[in-house]
Amino acid sequence: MLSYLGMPPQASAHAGDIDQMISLVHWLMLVLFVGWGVYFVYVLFRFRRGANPKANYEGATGKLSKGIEVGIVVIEMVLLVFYAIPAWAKRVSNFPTENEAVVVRVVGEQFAWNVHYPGPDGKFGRTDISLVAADNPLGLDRRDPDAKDDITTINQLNLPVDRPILIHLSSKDVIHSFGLYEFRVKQDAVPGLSIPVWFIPNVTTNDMRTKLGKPNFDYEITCSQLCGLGHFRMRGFVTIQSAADYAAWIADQEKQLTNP
Ligand SMILES: [Cu+2]
Repeated sequence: MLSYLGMPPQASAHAGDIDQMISLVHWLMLVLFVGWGVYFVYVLFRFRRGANPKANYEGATGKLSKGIEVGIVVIEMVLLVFYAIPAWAKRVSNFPTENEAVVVRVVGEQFAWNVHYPGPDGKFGRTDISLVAADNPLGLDRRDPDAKDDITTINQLNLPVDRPILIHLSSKDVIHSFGLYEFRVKQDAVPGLSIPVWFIPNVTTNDMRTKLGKPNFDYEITCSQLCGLGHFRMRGFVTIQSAADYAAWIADQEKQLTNP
């Protein structure tokens, strides 16, 4: 069913749960759609004017219609109670701690994603709205000792594979939506709020390229909330790397900070 639905490839630990839910809901909808469609055509024919000059004021009285209604309600409750609620509970109750996760801040703005890594010290430097400038979109205060090793990027998120990723999501202007389709992550970015979102990427960008046979494939960050005229170009990239490659990338970024 999934391939018929045209779902993006799965690249996170919880993607299977989400897809199973989506698939079950689509099966149910397919059955209902076909059932209602057939019934509609039947009714058009059965109750045509020629055969029924006078309307029946009582409507359906058989047991079948009641039975079908109850059956659909039961199926929907099973989907809700045994699939949707447990899948969601896992998302909200299993948050990784700051110690075990790779922690990153992502701040949306019209029309870009600003990424802020705490650097080797693990502490995010101070940011101040008065320092926001074209070359410092996050308003990071480099005089703050915690900020000295902080790495910032625009529209590029590098992350290690098989580690919990904890993102603190925010926005500078309007409501954006942080959408990572292959990781089955979507969360609104709301000005004035810092919203945590987490996932465990489990396929590196390189492995996914091989798997799909597309050497230019990249995971994308899409803004999934119409946020202004430039919404269409509010797009970033996620590169999932092996632990060694990620460490090398961090080291390289740090080098650029000390001698730019
Ligand atoms: Cu946006």
